[in-house]
Amino acid sequence: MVQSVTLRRPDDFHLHLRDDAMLRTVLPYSVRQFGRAVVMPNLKPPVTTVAAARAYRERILQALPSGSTFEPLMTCYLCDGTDPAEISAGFEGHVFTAAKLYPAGATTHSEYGVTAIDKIAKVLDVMQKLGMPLLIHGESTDPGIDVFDKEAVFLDRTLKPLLEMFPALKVVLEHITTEQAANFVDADTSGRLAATITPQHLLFNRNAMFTGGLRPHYYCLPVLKREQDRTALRRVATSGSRSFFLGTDSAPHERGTKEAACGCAGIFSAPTALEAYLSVFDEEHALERFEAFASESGRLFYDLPPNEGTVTLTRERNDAPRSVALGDGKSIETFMGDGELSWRLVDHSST
Ligand code: OTD
Ligand code: ZN
Ligand code: ZN
Repeated sequence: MVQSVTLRRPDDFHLHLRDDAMLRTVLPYSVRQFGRAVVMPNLKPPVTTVAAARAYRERILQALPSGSTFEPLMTCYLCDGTDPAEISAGFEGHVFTAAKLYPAGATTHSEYGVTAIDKIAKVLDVMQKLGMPLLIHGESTDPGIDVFDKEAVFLDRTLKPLLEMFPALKVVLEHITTEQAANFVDADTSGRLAATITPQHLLFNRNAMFTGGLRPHYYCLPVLKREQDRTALRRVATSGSRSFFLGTDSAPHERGTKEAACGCAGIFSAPTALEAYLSVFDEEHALERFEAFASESGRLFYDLPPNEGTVTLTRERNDAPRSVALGDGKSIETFMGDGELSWRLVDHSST
């Protein structure tokens, strides 16, 4: 049995870092594992301008542990009124790496999102010309659609027409959760469509939310799906395909806001994400394809250079804590903390 895995330092292509005290608490966990991260713009208020993204990047850099070379890759939150000139200035000025499409109301802090694709047609046209990736939260917001079908309906009603309308636009379908999305992205041969996959959607199906009672710490959006969906995600993630790569969607919320009558969506996986992914590749007998998923396919899609240095994980009990303290008696529950994983990140060099 393989006891140790070393790979080029990976990147996280979908991360929520928040702001202020929460940012300072959660950032070191991602920095430990990843060289870069695509940072989501769903702050309150959202990051919609070059100036706001530059200021947020500065706050992230200020919060870094000393000596860290971690690079936050900033995104712009698209609204109905987004100015195409702001997008091109941000991309050409090396502030925006990508722009994020939240259908209005689809997920946490998405109320300022896009109400119809034609509202951002000029923006998408500019992004297509620039080669700037569009990152999509792919769920229908039609209230008549069953919550478990929102992603599949989005593919048919919104994504397919969008891809036809903008045939050269680079698109990442974020945090895919269904067999339909896995097969759809897998079938695309153009190289301009890719998907990120979270650790929770590879490790759990929707039963996890209801085992012995209601489990708010397994609640995220898009919600966990059926076992056949999980199986399809594992197949494409471990296939070595360049179209699927790592994006944790680590989304911290203070415990009290999740263990509530109307609990927040989001799973805080930053402390254990890399080990959680590795356990999937281990179970699928695909350890030799882990580096493609974690360190190569994403950065190739984004046209980024390979990271310097490596990380090493060994087969031993993971000692990540069950929860992380926020001060004032508050805390964040950690995904698969407290010994639930049997891989541990042991070393990270920056040679
Ligand atoms: N999903 N929670 C959050 C974002 C994501 O859709 C997402 O990207 C969040 O809390 O920001 C969640 O469940
Ligand atoms: Zn999302
Ligand atoms: Zn997210």
